Amino acid sequence: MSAELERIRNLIDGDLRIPDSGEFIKNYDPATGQAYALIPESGEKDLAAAVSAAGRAFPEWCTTSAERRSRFLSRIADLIEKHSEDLAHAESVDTGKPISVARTIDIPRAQANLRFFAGAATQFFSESHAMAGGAINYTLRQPHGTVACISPWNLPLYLLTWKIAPALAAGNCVIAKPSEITPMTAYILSRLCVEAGLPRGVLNILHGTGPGIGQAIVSHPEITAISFTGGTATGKRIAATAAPEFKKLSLELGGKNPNIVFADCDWDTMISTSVRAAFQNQGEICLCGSRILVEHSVYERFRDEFVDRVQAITVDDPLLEATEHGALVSKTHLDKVMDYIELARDEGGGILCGGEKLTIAGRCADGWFVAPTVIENLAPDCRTNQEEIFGPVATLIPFKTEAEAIEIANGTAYGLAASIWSQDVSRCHRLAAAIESGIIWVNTWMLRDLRTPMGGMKQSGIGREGGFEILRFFTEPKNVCIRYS
Ligand code: TXE
Repeated sequence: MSAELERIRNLIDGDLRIPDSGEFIKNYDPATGQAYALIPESGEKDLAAAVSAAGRAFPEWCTTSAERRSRFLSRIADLIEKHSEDLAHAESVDTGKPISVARTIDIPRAQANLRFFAGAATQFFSESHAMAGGAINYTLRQPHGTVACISPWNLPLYLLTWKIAPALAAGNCVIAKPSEITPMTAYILSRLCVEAGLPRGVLNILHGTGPGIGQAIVSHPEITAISFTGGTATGKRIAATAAPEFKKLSLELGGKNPNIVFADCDWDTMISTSVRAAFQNQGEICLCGSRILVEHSVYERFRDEFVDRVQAITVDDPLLEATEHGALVSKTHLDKVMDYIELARDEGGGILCGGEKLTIAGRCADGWFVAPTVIENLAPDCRTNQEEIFGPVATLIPFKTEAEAIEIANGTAYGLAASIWSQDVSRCHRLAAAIESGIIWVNTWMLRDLRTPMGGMKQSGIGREGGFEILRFFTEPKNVCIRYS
């Protein structure tokens, strides 16, 4: 039976290769619960080949003009655009997300990432500092060499390209590792990079498990910078591996983001956006507003309208056009989400809607579906309100004063994103300054300008992606001081 499954291959030195071990692991379609492809179980020999190919490619890639690097990125973006429907279909099958989400969010954004950094490559600059007495400093920003880009399963092509585009734009060669749970669009990207004529060895994509090839990549002595997005526990492990070698780290980790609703907000926009913020992509986005803080005077109105809207979300086969909510990405993840719902019950939470697995009739009967779930009556400091669930589960927490809202918002180990809903401009500015979070949205959610810094405070990570921030991360600044008098 395995012989019928499509075999994904690694991209090494410009060639699509099976792993040296010949070993593969199964790749599942979450909507059906069936294996449909095979993923290379890459190992040390594959990594050695990729690192040596990157090393051979680096001298030319780092000295080639920014315009030429930019042209390669634009060419890959053009190919993503040309194949966008196939990519959206593949992303939906691989992740369980609705095809409409893959079509309108994942694939357009992957293309935008490449176009954005194609432009940024030609606009990046460095500083100079003139000194009294006849001396000048300038900052040389040079690429590191071979860098690692490790990405998660929730927005597979979107987050992979968000890392490799700036790494390549800055003149690095890349060893990328997509999530073993969702490898398919990275494989399609490999083929598009070959078609685009990207020089051999500049980008290498290795598939396999996190503890296996992932750990080998972050431990490799020739890889001196690592950009990672994923769970906080994995981020800690990577940081512990990287620290003794002083590798440069950019970590975009988990969140437990507050969505704060004041009575004076624009109600209609707030309520529809709050539903999207909690449940888009089955709640599997690190920026999702999963803790909804509501001013007590409007709490009951909010609860009733919110639950009505959540119950109206169409949960169905991800490949149907009308589906708004698909399957969870894996059986392991479904079990984790269900354990958290059980925990919420144990902690005294009242389930207002959802709270159970769903069976979708037809081809998705064995798929991994969970009903969008809303819970109230939980203390802000209980585990359900403290730990990242990363699924279709939102909790409602009433508050009385602005100070209390700030205290609850800041009362977790995370600090990734927050939304504030109010028409009081002064209050919005006060909260934006007081909330410990890398991103603050006022009267919106997920509105992204790719030039802005993206990342978290506290256990949500280290460093920032986006714009020139990530180009700075992917380069080593060198101070050159010249005395001329
Ligand atoms: O992610 P992992 P998992 C959260 C979410 C989820 C939890 C665990 O709460 O339930 O993390 O998810 C690679 N060295 N987020 O286990 O393990 C791995 O192969 C090097 C939040 O699926 O963090 C994959 O490519 N690499 C989130 C990537 O790390 C390693 C997105 C992410 O996987 C590795 C996803 C190792 N030792 C999950 N171990 C977000 N913040 O966006 C794993 N990997």
